[in-house]
Amino acid sequence: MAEMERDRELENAARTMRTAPVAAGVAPDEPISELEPPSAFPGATKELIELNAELAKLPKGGTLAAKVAERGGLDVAVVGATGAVGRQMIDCLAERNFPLTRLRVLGSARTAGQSLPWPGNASLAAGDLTLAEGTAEALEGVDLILGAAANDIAMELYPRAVREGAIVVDNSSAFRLVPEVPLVVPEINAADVAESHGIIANPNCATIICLVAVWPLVQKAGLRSMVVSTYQAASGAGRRGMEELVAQEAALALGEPVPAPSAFAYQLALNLIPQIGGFDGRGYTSEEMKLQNEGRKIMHLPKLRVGCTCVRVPVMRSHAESVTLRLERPLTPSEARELLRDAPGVRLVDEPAAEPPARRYPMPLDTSDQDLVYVGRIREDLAAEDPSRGLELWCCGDQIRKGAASNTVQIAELLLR
Ligand code: 2RA
Repeated sequence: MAEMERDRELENAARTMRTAPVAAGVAPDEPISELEPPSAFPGATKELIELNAELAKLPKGGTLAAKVAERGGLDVAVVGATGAVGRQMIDCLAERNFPLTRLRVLGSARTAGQSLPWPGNASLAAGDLTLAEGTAEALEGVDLILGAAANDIAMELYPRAVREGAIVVDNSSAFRLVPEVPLVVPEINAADVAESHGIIANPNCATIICLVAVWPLVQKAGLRSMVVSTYQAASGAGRRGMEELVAQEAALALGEPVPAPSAFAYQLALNLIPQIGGFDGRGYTSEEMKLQNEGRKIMHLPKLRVGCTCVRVPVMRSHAESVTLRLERPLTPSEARELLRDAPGVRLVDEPAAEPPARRYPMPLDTSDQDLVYVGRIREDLAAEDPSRGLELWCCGDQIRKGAASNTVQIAELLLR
């Protein structure tokens, strides 16, 4: 009987692999079952399974250090350079003084020939960069690709570039759950870059911001499950999302009719939208399942359970998250605060009892346009069966920077070592 059930599970897993969609924003939503064959992973398609097998045959652990030592810098391409994340990647390369011999900026056919400003750094002088169309030819000979384009473009361009010797750090969701592709948050699993065969994935913004905040506590006390509610900024839908929010707010301020939404399904100004991504059969959205699927891979916790609700809020570019942790071992709020005070990538902002203006907790306006995840409101979870192993916290971080561009550039920096 147990064997029949196991066979049925395997059959279902194989069927899921053949049919599960992987188009932009579509969910890799199934939890990893211990009964699934090793090639199975959430969101697996025939194309991704073949890519996984191909990557497994390529050498592991390539770095860019030798090329930098030889030439003083790298030939780098930003794909999707005109979007909010692509532009921020360019600024991060400048700010963080990333060693460059050349910086290629690639976009759509429509933007080819236009220019983007390069602020300059110690290795490459400031100037205007001319956009080229994102094609395989435009990537020939490149050392490093920073991907800020959609899944279909990632699938089309990056496997070939890797075969030709490039390393890719990609911010799309196309490769995140492919087993031979490390999914990295440098503060948590930097060592996983050594497992790469040429593609490294950058996690989803809401995942990065949540995990940077909880990882120091997880290291100390273990983690069974999390309940997360996100408050996600308009920037998660790119420049269009931010422009739409500004236009709606301006119309409201002037008493004019609010322009119809296009980046979001409904008006965002003065509203909350409890849907990010498409729904699965259980009523969860693709965005919500990312917390569990990506969290398992990054923290190496294959049985982690995450219940999540993602909400779009009328905020410009910082995501906020309310997190309930069910820990393996007891941890008090004051121990948690001490752990977070010195944690990499974190700023502890937890003075709820002080009188204003000294009263402080993380808020989106304070966390925008910088790279730290602010954490506060740390307290015992009164609903936990064992409150000594339950904690509540609130975190907030810039979606475009730490949630996407800065994390991608930090991953690239790991390859310089
Ligand atoms: C969002 N997760 O906030 C997306 C962006 N990666 O919609």
